[in-house]
Amino acid sequence: MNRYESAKELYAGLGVDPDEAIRKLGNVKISMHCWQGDDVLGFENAGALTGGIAATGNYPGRARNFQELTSDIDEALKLIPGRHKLNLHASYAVTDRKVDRDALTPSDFKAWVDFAKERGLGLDFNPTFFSHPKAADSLTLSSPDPEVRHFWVEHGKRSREIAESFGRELGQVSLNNIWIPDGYKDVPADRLGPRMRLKESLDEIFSEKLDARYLCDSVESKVFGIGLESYTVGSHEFYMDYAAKNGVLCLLDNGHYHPTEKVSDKIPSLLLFSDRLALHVTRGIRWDSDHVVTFEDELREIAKELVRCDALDRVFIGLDYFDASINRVAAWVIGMRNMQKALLFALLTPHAALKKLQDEGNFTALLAMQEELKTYPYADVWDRFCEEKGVPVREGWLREVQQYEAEVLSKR
Ligand code: RNT
Ligand code: ZN
Repeated sequence: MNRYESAKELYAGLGVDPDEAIRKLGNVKISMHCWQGDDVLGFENAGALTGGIAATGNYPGRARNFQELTSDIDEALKLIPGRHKLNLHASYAVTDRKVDRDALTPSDFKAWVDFAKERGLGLDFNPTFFSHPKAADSLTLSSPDPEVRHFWVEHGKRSREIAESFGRELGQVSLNNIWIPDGYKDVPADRLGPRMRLKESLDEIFSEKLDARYLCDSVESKVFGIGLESYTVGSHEFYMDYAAKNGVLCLLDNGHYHPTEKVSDKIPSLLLFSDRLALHVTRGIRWDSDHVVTFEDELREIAKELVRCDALDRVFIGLDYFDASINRVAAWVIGMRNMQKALLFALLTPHAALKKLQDEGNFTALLAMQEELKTYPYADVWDRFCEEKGVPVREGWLREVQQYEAEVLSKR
């Protein structure tokens, strides 16, 4: 009997069907963030990354243009099972005209749409409210300067139009996620004013009615940024209320909360009040450090909530990290595969039986079972999934990345 068959037998004892888990996992698209490939620098030659976020490390081989970035993305996608989405930022427009962010149009992303079409990928989008002269003081949609605020409102509008065009072109809904860096380093004198201005700016951005079949809007909160430690305009409470009142999605980035606060615990609460949910999956070490996503407890807990809330077809899962200290293609592959592995682990969990133990108050058996499940042979099911999808099994992918590094990345 091969490993998969014997794994199936063990899981059958729990009432779990690995074939079914594999089938369901095959339907989950994860949005791979283009910005891991070039340390969030984009194609505008804007210079340093700003906005209170940071990519650290200087591993050689960073993609410097569309051709290099898409070549690296292709390499990563060859090693990731299934068909997914790509997540773009406005700063990755491919254009030879001089165009500022308030004037971007869908045509500035045609190269990406062609790229996605050829590969059967979906596209998601993010306006870029950082790394720009008009965001030098990290005030954009909440700026007290009406001209600055207007510029960024226009950028927000253009971004929604671009995302809608992605959805239309690719026949699948595109998420347009708004994250702004706005905040203050030191204790502010006015906390309400900036939030009133942000609210007004968002109202303006969302006032244009676009096609919901192609566009979904989300807003992403945060607790603090580097150099913006004392106050964040777009806090969790601000956006959670804004989202609930305005029919947009509240995007949860698991690096954006106090360290003992868990996004896994927020998922069911949000799903009770909204049919859809958006996530940025990341890994914070001591702060919102955006380390590569690993197969750790909170990742598995997030995946479990998505599965047991029956939300796999209602969630936008995007990755959001940027590590410049290791091979960037490997960083993508590791994070994407781990997200999928965590979902598979969750799909192989006998949720109904565990819930029953909880409701019966049998916490001894519940703890015992949760621990025993950790050594069930989910890896054999994962290997089968990779085989079926025609990608390298286990660390086989690493050799390919090493070869790509020798042949391509090291020559940059
Ligand atoms: C920053 C947010 C935001 C960015 C990306 C690049 O803290 O997480 O999502 O990381 O948009
Ligand atoms: Zn994020």
